[in-house]
Formats: sequence, C-alpha cells, structure tokens
Amino acid sequence: MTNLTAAVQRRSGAPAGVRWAIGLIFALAAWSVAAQTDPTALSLDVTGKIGKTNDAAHRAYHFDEAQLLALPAHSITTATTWTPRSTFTGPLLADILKTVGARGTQVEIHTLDDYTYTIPVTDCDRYGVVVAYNMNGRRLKITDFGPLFLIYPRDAFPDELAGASGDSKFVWQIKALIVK
Ligand SMILES: Nc1nc2c(c(=O)[nH]1)N[C@H]1C(S)=C(S)[C@@H](COP(=O)(O)O)O[C@H]1N2
Ligand SMILES: [Mo]
Repeated sequence: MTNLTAAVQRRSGAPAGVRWAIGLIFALAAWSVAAQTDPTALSLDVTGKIGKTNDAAHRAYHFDEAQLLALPAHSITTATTWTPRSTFTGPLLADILKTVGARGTQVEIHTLDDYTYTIPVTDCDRYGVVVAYNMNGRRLKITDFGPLFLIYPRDAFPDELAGASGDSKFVWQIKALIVK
C-alpha cells in the first residue's frame, strides 16, 4: 500500500474492502436507474419512404425525447372535441418529415392503442399541423392524449376540421409514422 492510500484509509476510517463495496453499491444503484426506460419519455419511430435513417438495420429514423425537444416548438391554440380551448405545443409535422427526408404523399399514423389513420402530406402546409407534447405548458400524459397528439387548428378552419371527419385527424397516443 502506498503512503497515500494508507493516509486516505486512515482518514475515512473504513477499510479499503468496505469502501470498495459501498462504491460498488452506489454504482449499481445509479446503473439500474439509468437502465430503466421511462414509459412516459417521448419517442417516435418513422419508417417508409424516408431518405435519412439513424437505425439503418430497421430502415427507421427513431426520435428520442431529446431529438423531439430539439426541433423548433410551435403552438396551436384551439378547442378540440375532447378539450376546451387550449394551447398545444410541439414540433411541426413538416419538420419531422423534413428531418427524415420524407418522399411520400401520405403519412400513416400508428398509436399505442392501435388506432391507425392516414393523412395527406399536404395537410402540413395547409394547416401547420403540430405533433404536440404539451397542452397549456404541461406534458400530455398517456392517459390524456399523450405522449404525442396530432393537432390541427380546428377553430381557424371550422368548416374543414370540425365535425366527425375532422375529428379522426386528431390522433393521440402516437408512437409511429409510416411515410407512403
Ligand atoms: N389514439 C387514438 N386516436 C384517435 C382515435 C383512437 O381510437 N385512438 N379515434 C379517432 C377517431 S376515428 C375519431 S372520430 C376521434 C374520436 O374518438 P372518440 O369518439 O373515441 O372520442 O378520435 C380520433 N383519434
Ligand atoms: Mo372517427
């Protein structure tokens, strides 16, 4: 043992073996916290007709929470059939499609509750569609339309977006997009 380690050991009082064991326990605790995936964390998988992938084996572009939050945030203030007039915030669907180099004309949306709906890419330009993670500044919970909710400016286009046909575009619990 070097003079230095002996000095450290005398100072801390505990034998080296005990200190090593305590260190190991802390390291394991930190590792187990980090290894658990947070079910409420944002994520989105995009596949289909895309020009860029970050998961080449699955020909997919996978957005994790940090990547979704890094996209410019846009807001739409509107009522929906299920929510009073509120401000919804998240990236533009257009920016998501741009990031993955989307080449298709349709986007098939898949959800955690296995609802599927297809919208035309032209909706992006016409309505500035937002993939919202926030409602009035708070994260959308899975039980409350989260983690991602497709929002159209319904109040600004009542003739086109209010009513049953418009409602089907408001897809919640989004987990994946397939560009067609
Ligand atoms: N995730 C998810 N979003 C969804 C649905 C759904 O079942 N799951 N239904 C869609 C359809 S077809 C319509 S008309 C509206 C209506 O939903 P509700 O009548 O079940 O409230 O939500 C749309 N968004
Ligand atoms: Mo519907």
